[in-house]
Amino acid sequence: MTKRWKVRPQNSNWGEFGDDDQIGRLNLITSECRRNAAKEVIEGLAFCLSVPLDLPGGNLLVSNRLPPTRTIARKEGRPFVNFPFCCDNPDWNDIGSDDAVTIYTQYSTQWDALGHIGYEFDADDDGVAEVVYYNGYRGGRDIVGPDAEGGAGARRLGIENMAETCVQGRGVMVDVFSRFGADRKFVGYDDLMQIMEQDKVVVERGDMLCIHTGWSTAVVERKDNLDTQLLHESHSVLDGSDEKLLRWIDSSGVSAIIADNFAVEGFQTSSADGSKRFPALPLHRRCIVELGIHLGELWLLSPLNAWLKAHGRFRFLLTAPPLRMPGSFGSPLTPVATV
Ligand code: UVW
Repeated sequence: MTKRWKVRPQNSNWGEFGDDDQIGRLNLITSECRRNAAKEVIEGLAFCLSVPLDLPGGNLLVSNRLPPTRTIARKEGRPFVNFPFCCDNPDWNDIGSDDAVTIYTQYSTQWDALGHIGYEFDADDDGVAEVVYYNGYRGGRDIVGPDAEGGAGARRLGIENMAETCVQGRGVMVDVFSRFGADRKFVGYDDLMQIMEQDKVVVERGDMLCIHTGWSTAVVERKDNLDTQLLHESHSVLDGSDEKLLRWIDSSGVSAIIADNFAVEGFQTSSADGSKRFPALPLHRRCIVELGIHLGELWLLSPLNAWLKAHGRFRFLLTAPPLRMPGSFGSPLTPVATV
């Protein structure tokens, strides 16, 4: 056990799941939660919750995140496509194809690892701020760049920690799209509570909260004709500057938050009169750094949402492990909902 901070951020839970904890609020998905989630499987229908992983296409959404590229493996100087397994044995007429894909882990349907976001904070109380991550892990020691011995990555808080929990539990859908449609709307606590009350949605400790905005469905539909208006200025985003919303996220006991938009929340600027200043992504800060709540982004929620609505339901079994890729800051995935 290593105590790595003297002072923790005001709204954080650092230490509460153990001084060396690396999975945060996934600790709340207990075996009882999984049993309750399994009770949601009534019809035996499954829904794919990822968009095709080469979407949104191009790099209009984030300039440093590029679409996946495929390389064909080679053997004996030839591309390994329709390749005979063995040339000596006449009975072995099996054929194989192998490829390699370079994928930016945050490009498409993905989880953010707890090592993805940090900020500067004076955790050792010496008057100088350090780069800190969830539970006081440090930039430069636990999250390291390409000059580090052994290479860049998350020595702590990498996505493999999430994968090892299997990420299976109960999902709860909140349909923000049906209220606000395709207009850009910063959804705060009051909006969310109204929708949940109207739709009789209840969130319990350990649930994974899914926010349906309709954004990824529009992206899939317009994939050959995307523009920055659709990508950056349409559909709902959570309002991370709403402290009431952030406090509710904490007290609700949600184990993870997922949205079918780019970043769950919208980017913040200071208020028009300059009287209030915010970090760029305050919900990321509260969730990922302070509370250890993983964020799922760019998921595809519309087909599941439509089915749930048509059947008067809002809960489902969610199975959503990321890749068990040691040291990664995030991971693509193909989550599955079963109802
Ligand atoms: C950024 O890192 C900008 O966003 P996200 O965590 O939503 O991928």
